[in-house]
Amino acid sequence: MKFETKQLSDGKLTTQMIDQYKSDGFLYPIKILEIEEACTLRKELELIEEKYSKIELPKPIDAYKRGPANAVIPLVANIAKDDRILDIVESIIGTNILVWAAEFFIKEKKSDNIVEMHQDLTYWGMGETSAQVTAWLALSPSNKESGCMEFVKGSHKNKILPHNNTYSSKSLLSRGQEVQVAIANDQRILAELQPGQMSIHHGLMIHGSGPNISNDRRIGVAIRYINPDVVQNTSKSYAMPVRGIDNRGNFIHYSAPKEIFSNESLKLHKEICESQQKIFSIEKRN
Ligand SMILES: O=C(O)CCC(=O)C(=O)O
Repeated sequence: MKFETKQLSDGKLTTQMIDQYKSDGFLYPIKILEIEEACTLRKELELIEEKYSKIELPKPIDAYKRGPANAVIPLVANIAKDDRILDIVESIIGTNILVWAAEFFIKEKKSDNIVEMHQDLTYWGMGETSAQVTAWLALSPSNKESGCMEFVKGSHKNKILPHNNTYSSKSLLSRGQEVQVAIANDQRILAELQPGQMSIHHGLMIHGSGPNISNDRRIGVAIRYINPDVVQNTSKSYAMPVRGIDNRGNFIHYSAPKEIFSNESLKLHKEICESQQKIFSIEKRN
């Protein structure tokens, strides 16, 4: 199904679009950047990949592209702080905004990598909140061929559903988390995006994506936004404030890195990953 590009009102979602998000649990395509700007960001990423495949870091470069990449890579932090994205996010979760994590989801050309159908909030220790939204920005064409995201309309109205861990080597998720619900093909809405376009989805939305059979990489940046009312119910975690104020004190604040992979940011990245891992393992046992 093809959706028309959303016509924003002064860079913001209209009331009708907000209602559609509330009813469907996702919204796309939202044009954020011109194609040229998206291609420039992609080039910057690819220069980083090339340079740091030859320079030793505590972990392989791929590990830093996932999880809280915004803590170590200024490029990712700058995307997460972009006012054009925050203006959209503000309509959904309010004026006070934190980034819980921002990461790349990359499928190499002709790769069988997939993302099993899942709900994000299953393992994040935030309960079933609507004060969390993910923005997914395409830096290359994301379509049926390249394995774009697929959404199940209205599925965010469920509670957190039981999930299995497939531990499949094809999965881009840490444990191959998969919701234990059969999803027919005609229930899957393919969120096709051009470079520079974005989708947003609710944390309880059932979503995933198929393999990339195209001749290009499929590159997306997924940014997990929360408002300060969110409570990490398992252990206190970290977040990067990007708009408004946080007088709730539920998260340890950190700033965007000034330099790529500085010693200070690598130490912080390790701490954030350890804290998030603790949350994932507690949630898994429950
Ligand atoms: O990039 C994908 O295919 C899936 C991303 C995803 O699951 C997410 O952003 O929550």
